[in-house]
Amino acid sequence: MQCRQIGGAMKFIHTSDWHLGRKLHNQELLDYQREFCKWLLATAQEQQAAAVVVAGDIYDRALPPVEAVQILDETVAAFAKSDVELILTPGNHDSAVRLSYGGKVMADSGVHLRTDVPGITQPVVLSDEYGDVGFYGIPYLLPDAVMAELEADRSHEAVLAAAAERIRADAGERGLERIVVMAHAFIKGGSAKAEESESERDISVGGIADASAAVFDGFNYTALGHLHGPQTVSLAESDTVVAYSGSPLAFSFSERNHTKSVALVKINGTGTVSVERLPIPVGRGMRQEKGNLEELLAQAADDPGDTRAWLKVILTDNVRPESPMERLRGVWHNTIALDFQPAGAVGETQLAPLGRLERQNPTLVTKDFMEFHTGAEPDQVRSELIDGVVTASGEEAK
Ligand SMILES: [Mn+2]
Repeated sequence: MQCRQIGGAMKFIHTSDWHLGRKLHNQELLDYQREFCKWLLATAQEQQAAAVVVAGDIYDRALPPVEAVQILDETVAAFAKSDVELILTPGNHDSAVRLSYGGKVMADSGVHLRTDVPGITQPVVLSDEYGDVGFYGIPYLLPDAVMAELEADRSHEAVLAAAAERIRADAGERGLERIVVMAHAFIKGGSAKAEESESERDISVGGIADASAAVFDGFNYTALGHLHGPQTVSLAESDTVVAYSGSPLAFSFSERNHTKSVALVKINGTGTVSVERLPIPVGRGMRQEKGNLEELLAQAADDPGDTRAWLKVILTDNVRPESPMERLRGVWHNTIALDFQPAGAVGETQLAPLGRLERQNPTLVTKDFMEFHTGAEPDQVRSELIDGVVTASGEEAK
């Protein structure tokens, strides 16, 4: 338990899903991640925020690379020296135990780790001129691992509801009326569909994957981690604000249109919450181009566009061109991902030719596959090549 008095109403920053150590299509992001952490503390100080809360997926892996550990170490040290409290909880990518290392010592310096079930009912209490605000950290709860301890059923909804119930009881005992809860989970609201990205790891293993936002009813603000796009989850007929901050950087091209941000949250004396999303000025742009290789190369020669942005190219050529990555990088140096979607490829409803597989004729099967993949029958050169290979393999065409 920690008490600190600040002037005015309570202000804090909510972020999550740092994924320190993660790469983007084999490109290191460490420099950008370090830059983000520095920007975060500077921004918190500039905004006179009392705290920064990080709702899970601090690291990308249970055993993070050494550079990722160094970045967190530098960040924790910088926050410890500052007036800004830092509260961290593990996500499904973190090892809660490894993340908890040194936590008991760091608490004295204003760095608070909430990594286990007993920690759920140990709020960090910060005060503004209207009184206390309790910050409760729920670590990622794998149902199989915690259902017994929480006396709950085997689902995310059940373990989160049990954790929330303990928080309500604890806050009641402590007389805390303004409550912030951190959680790492797939939370669904009343109406709007949650927006997922390609870089989130499925957490459905170990029970039902998602839980309803209603489990957080009554708290003033719930700071969520897990989904990488910033979004607010609707909770009907309630003043409770439940929101995802989103990740600070894009980890997949599906996120190229996100405005990555942190949430600056204000809670006034009566508990009313307002949220402002502060865009993060770190990282590179991302773009995607789709088309025929020759046409794309001609287009790039004409106007290369934003050459600093990471680029993903989707080639629509029916026959795979030779060395496409090399040639693309000749004009667009930052091409880091390549995909093929042949324009002539047939859809799944047109798979009838594959029924011929039953005849088990290797030549025909191979030619059908080529036709399926490229949208055209193999030309004479390829046809002869297939015949030759099949014959040589001893499987005479029937
Ligand atoms: Mn994540």
